[in-house]
Amino acid sequence: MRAHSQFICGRYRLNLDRPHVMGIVNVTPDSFSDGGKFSSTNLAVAHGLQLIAEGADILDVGGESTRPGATPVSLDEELSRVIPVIEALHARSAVPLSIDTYKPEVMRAAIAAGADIVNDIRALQEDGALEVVANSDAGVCLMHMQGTPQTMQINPSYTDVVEEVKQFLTDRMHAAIAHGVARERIVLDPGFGFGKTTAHNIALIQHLEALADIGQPLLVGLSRKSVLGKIAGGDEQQRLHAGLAASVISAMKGAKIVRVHDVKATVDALKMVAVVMG
Ligand code: 7PM
Repeated sequence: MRAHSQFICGRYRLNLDRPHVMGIVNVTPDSFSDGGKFSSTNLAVAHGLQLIAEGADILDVGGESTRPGATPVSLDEELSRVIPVIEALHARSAVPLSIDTYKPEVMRAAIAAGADIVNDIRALQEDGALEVVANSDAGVCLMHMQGTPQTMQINPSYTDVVEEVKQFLTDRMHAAIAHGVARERIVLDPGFGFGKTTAHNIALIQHLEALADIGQPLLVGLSRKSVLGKIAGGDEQQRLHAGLAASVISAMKGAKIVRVHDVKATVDALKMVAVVMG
């Protein structure tokens, strides 16, 4: 067993002895007809700064192209959404910034603008993505997904979901290492809700220890997801309490980073875990 786990990402060395909170910063087009880029950039930056004030350890900036079922966003549109936000947060914050994208061009531009982590729902399978991360000092989150965001929830199917997710993450970790990404720069994520039924998601939470056995820090994203609604009821805005339980359970089963919308509540809940678990 390692004495402690370090996550080396860009300018940062995170000591993952206590669970860390990654706050979600979505950069969405402005709903006002004349809002324009200036307004959506400022809204996202202000939200990111608020999440830092609430105790976020990391910010994850996304331009929505990776959301399941969402209409894909063009490369230029994604760049124009996320790059100004990364630049502004880089200048005004002292927490690692993550870019949520599967496009190598966005990864490269975001790293140049100050991103420390690449959060990739496609686990660097896009042509050129492994090279972009290997030729940088960024950390990377490799996530499991079955299928594509457009079709993955139609009929998710596994013989053994835990074993298959574990094998995929192990293979992608080795691909990254073979390209020159140091082990200390890699975290792994089962990808809750990405080509998984409620039963698959529950099995993955129950057996999170099996994924931790790979030996890399685990990141989990369950915040506001439908599995919470299936178990506890409620629409997206009514899943905070079930989500807090999920973050606590995940942290107690070995997750090192939880990706959430509700930062303050999660920080408080995970302080309990950190103190009680030592
Ligand atoms: C609808 C369903 C909208 C799900 C948005 C989502 C993850 C992620 C997302 C995750 C990592 C959301 C998700 N989920 N990246 N990006 N892990 N690494 O809740 O679980 O934002 S999109």
